[in-house]
Amino acid sequence: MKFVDATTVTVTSGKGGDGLASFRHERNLPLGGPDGGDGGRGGSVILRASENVDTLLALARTGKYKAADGEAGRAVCRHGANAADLTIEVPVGTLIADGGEILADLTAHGQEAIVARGGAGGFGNRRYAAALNQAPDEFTYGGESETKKLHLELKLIADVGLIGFPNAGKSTLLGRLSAARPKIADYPFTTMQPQLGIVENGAGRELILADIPGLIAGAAAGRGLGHEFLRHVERCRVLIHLVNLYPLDGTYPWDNFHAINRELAAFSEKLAQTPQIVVGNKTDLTGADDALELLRAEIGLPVIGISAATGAGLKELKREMFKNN
Ligand SMILES: Nc1nc2c(ncn2[C@@H]2O[C@H](COP(=O)(O)OP(=O)(O)OP(=O)(O)O)[C@@H](O)[C@H]2O)c(=O)[nH]1
Ligand SMILES: [Mg+2]
Repeated sequence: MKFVDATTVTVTSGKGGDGLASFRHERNLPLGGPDGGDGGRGGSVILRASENVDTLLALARTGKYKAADGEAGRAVCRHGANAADLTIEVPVGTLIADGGEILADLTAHGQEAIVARGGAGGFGNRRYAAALNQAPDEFTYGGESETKKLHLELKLIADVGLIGFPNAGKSTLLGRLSAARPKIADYPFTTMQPQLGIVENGAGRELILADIPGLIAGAAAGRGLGHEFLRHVERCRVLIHLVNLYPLDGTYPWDNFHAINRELAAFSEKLAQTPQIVVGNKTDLTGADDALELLRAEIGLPVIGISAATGAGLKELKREMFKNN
């Protein structure tokens, strides 16, 4: 499944600079000819698709974009400076709509769309000089700017998927790592639908984390909520396998770890082969250190200990998440 990231931004192009009406003034030439220059062009607002941008988060934060105005024409026939265009990078796959009209669908790296056109520069009176009109005082104003309220939409594929038993703390972790606010409760199958969050590493990088309903042994045969929703994480580059260090039902964390892996294998070979970051959750509970060591020893893999409740260990987990993304 693809998740949708969407936002609205307001873009305004620059006004064109006005043309100037002026006449040469020199001491020995009291009635000089017209010398008013043209105004400069206003800046346009351009959206450009880039593989270096993953989400619309930065655009949602900024909200408003305005390109600079062109400079007014100047005396001695000097042209006002054209304003630079304002180019905003968006993720590849961004669809741009204005009201109900689709302006562009940027599907390739480097593809651009002009979303607000800068006003043309006005004409200075120098332009109007003619044999029969040697002292024109005509000029034109610069073209108006335009403002558009754009709706941007991006279909996202989650980079990292969260898997584990019900009550492992998957939704709590998603809420900790992102701005998503999923429902959290102490009963199994709290999460009924996949949830999506954007995780930032604090150095300008982002990835999409997907929280899916809990799996149980026999999910492939339809137990619990079944395993259909695993397709939501099938294209993830890495899975966070979240293991509850303190299952209340008396089961062992390592048994649960293997049970989940069997369900992944029953779903698809690809999912079974997806790299996993194994994480032991609820280290805030007494005796956590022992439970974590036991888990490591039993499964023979590195395990990151965290508490989704207190935030302990999340720095290390994030480092691991961003390592291969
Ligand atoms: N002590 C402690 N409790 C936690 C921690 N993380 C989650 N919990 C609690 O564990 C329970 C289950 O948390 P959820 O985040 O809803 O678990 P889930 O894995 O999303 O569960 P399902 O959506 O039902 O699959 C809640 O009562 C949480 O408050 C933790 O680090 N420490
Ligand atoms: Mg949940």
